[in-house]
Amino acid sequence: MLRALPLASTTVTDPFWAQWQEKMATQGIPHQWRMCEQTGRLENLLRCARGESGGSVGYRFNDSDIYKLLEASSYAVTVGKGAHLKSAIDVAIEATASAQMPDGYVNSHVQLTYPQLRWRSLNAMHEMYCIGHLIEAGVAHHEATRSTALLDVCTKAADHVMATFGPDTRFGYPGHEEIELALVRLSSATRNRKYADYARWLIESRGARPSPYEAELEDAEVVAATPGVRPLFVKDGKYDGAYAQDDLPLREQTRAVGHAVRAMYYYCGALDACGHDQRTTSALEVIWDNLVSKQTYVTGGIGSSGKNEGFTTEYDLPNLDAYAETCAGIGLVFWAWRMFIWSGEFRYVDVLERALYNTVLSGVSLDCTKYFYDNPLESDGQHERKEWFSCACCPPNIARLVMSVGLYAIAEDSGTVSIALPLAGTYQTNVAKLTIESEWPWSGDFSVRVTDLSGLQTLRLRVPDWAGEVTIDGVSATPKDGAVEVTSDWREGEAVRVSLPMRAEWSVANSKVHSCAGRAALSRGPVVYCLEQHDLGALPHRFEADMQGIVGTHTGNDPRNKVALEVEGSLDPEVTKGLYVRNPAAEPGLASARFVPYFSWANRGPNAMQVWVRI
Ligand code: FUB
Ligand code: ZN
Repeated sequence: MLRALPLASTTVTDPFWAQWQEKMATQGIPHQWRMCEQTGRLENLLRCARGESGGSVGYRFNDSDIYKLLEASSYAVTVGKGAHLKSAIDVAIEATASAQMPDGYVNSHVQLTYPQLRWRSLNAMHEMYCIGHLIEAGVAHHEATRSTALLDVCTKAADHVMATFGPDTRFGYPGHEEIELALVRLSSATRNRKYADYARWLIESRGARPSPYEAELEDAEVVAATPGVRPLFVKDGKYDGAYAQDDLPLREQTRAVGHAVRAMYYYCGALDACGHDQRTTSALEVIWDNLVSKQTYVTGGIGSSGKNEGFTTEYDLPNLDAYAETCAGIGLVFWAWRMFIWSGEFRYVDVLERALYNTVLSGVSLDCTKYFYDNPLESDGQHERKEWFSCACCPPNIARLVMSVGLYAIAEDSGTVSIALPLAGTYQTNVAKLTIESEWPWSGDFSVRVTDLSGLQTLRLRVPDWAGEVTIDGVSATPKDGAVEVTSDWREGEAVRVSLPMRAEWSVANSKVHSCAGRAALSRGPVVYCLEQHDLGALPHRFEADMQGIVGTHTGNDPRNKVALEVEGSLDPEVTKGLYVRNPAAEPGLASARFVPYFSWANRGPNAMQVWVRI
């Protein structure tokens, strides 16, 4: 088990991420606070605070958007980019604290609209889910400011949940997982084991028969208040918990099922709360292997179907209709990081990196004020990022990830420091301060300088799956399990120069993935590329790539969108007259096409796009 660094011990100066953080902190987060105000999310809490009743606005989990935004804003404060967010933070904390009932309960939707349904619909009402996000916000705010204003609200809410459900009281667990991982964070923040123990109980209770949801789904008042939910849980008249990973106890599960965001948060909580339990971790490894080898897009997107916002069958990865919710990609980042911290194995970071630089960043516009909910790998031009959504889980989720990205660079274990993502910046570990200079993800060359030495023995460097080889200080080294170790009698200021080959290369998919037959996807290092109509001047499906035809790179000015790739191929003649043409005379013409990073697509207005192009 490694130790992750606290966010306050990281300073990311990386041009790529510094720019994302700047945009997110100055434009994205203020925009999202305005949206929360304009759409009545804040007002819901304020109305509870005023003791009003009747008619909350929006979805039953709208409070969680405020909490995630509080968390993101707190991270902005921690990394020194959030001074201007202080009043928004204080207003939201005051609203939440005043909305909280004397016994600790807080959920504006239930308080205003359905007070009679309090804790009667665990499967759908999202009460524990919202409290989970509240707890994460409270911990982040406490870490950023040392104030306990929000943390106190959290402990009161958590204590209320624990008084209501438990081994000796009422049996129950959340329909949408999240509170489990949050309780483990609360446990560390308060140094009180009871929250982590309770999280473990929640994790280990899921999958019980009868499920606590079964009776709820027969409660006519609950069903009427949560339209559309019952069919997700009841199939052919029988209870089926797969949608909420409630089909089997976790230790018996073998593949990711159901709603993808729920699944990711569940696995995170399971590792956090039950990481010492070998049967749980074995199950998580099996689920992981199945997920990444059979159910993950080349962009790191997961959860291919909009019907259940989640998983379907193995190899079912449509491109045009891909759901690949931004939150699911973010959840995969969270889970991958935990698997890495638990095991020390860099293969988990390979997946984290793929998701982070592709499906997750696709979820936000370059100016950080528009968002994708689903992240397709192909478009006919119908996809456009939106300023906001009625179900707005994704925008604040990506805000909290961008503002805390420094967490995913480094981890340590006694005298060994592991570099997972070489993001330029400084990192204070227990045994040394590391200063990384890099141009990730555009260049594979980077250096690590060590100062403030107090016990550093080994630097463990990740050799990503896409690199395969590495040179250290100009000498080729042989990676083992995706890692090389540099051990030295470290001297103050000593630097290690690392070089990884970052080649543009094509990938093809398993033949069972119908949507990718006869096609290939282009990537360079961790970045997956796509072809946009804007650059081709024609619909991308008319282009056929020559796989030997990657002819060069084009360097742009934006540090986030620096490298485009030029590819040669051919362009099918355009058919404009009639629907079909017999015995066409025209031949395909030679063409070259500029491919751009997938995450940057649809930033120049809607247009057709393909990740998987014909070969
Ligand atoms: O249910 C809360 C959030 O809204 C989920 O995580 C998303 O998938 C969306 O359904
Ligand atoms: Zn979402």
